[in-house]
Amino acid sequence: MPHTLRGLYVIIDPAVAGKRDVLHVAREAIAGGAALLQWRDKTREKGTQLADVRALAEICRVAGVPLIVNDDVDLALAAEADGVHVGQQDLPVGVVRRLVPGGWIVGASTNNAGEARAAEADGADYVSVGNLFGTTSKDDTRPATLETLREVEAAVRVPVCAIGGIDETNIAGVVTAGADMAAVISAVMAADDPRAAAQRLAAAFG
Ligand code: TZP
Ligand code: MG
Repeated sequence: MPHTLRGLYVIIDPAVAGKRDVLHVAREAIAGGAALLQWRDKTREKGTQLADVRALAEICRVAGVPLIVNDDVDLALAAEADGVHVGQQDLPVGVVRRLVPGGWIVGASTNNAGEARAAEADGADYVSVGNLFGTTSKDDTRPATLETLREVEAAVRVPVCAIGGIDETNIAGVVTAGADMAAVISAVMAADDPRAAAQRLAAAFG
């Protein structure tokens, strides 16, 4: 059955987790209502990440929540994830699409309607739009606004995921602006109670 690309999208990033157990946060995020999870580790070698990603994939499989791996097709394949998310400087969406099994989710980071249209034409299943509100979780972002989000929604048919500084104060605004998904790192990874945080964020999708 195809996955539903709608709702709260929680990015599991060990660099933002601090001392928290990432797999515990992942379970709590799912219990709180996360519709999708992403694994994102910009610091460790892939071989060192693999055991964690495999464990996360198993947690997601049991819960029926798709797991997307950031950047790396080989890591996603090795961990038997459900998809991969690529940025503008990663392998192109069209190339990734040919490397992954049929039915896999391929997502692409975009910053404007032109990039979103190109990603869709190359076969992306969804596009993300950011950085919307400023973030401390990623250095090299380009700014975007709710107007950018609306332009992207008008430009593509695939689901659109808002990202960048999304928290409990602004998530309703991105849903009202038409976002199909809202991706968060710190709002869940750094929360005192990740389950409660995910619950409050997911509630924005009704
Ligand atoms: N891409 C654009 S902003 C961002 C990424 C990966 C980081 C989002 O993290 P946070 O903590 O939800 O702002
Ligand atoms: Mg990337």
